[in-house]
Amino acid sequence: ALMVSSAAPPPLCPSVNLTQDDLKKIAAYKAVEHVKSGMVIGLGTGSTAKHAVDRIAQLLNQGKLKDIVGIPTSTQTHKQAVSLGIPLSDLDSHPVVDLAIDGADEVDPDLNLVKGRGGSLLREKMIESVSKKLIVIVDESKLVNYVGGSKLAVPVEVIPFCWNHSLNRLVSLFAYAGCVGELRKVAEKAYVTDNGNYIIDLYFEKDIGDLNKAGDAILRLPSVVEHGMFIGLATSLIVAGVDGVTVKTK
Ligand code: ABF
Repeated sequence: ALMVSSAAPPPLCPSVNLTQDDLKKIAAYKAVEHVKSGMVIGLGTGSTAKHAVDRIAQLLNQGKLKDIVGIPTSTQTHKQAVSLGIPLSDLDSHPVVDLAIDGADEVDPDLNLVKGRGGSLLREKMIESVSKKLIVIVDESKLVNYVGGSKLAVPVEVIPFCWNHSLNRLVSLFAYAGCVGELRKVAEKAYVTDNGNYIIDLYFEKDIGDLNKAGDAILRLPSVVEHGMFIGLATSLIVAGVDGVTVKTK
């Protein structure tokens, strides 16, 4: 059962015009309140998670946090954390993560997520699936009624070999949901992930139904490395909206 604790959300001062980035920062700072000294922390990727990494570094520098080990979910976050002086490690040395904090592209009412518009879904899933807790931080624009509901892509990381064939196989799995797919490109060239792979973005006209079934079908294709649906992994959600902060815990 989902617990929604929105007990009198502190109204964010209505006289101040908060930008979307302010909301992301508010959610991120709220999540970092759960970081305690001595923890192994999964450091997320993206413009929301970036604020959480900044805040962790700030608390470390102020001596309010000690002995933190960060496990970055992308080369981008690795770079940021190194520049801020956060001690880092990896899953080889720290196979169990205490808490991961990350953004998302979509969050459904059961806290299932779509991630990967930033391209880091594989490392994020490797790290967040072994995290005792995963706090997802979003502004309210990320909330959807069902996965795929924002009509943004559900990303799938595939090996580059015959990617067009993989695209066709993925699309044909979801003909029932009016699926179309495209290779993610940057400046006319295939986008390459941190792991040297490509991303196929899938768009759905209709609800794809059972997410576990859909996820399993995707993973059965030999060229697929991972997909961006994070099913049942999030333990809490922090949403910052213009009317305040809402926390949902599973
Ligand atoms: C990562 O960053 C990704 O999984 C997700 O695609 C993205 C969200 O970025 P932002 O916070 O910038 O919207 O968490």
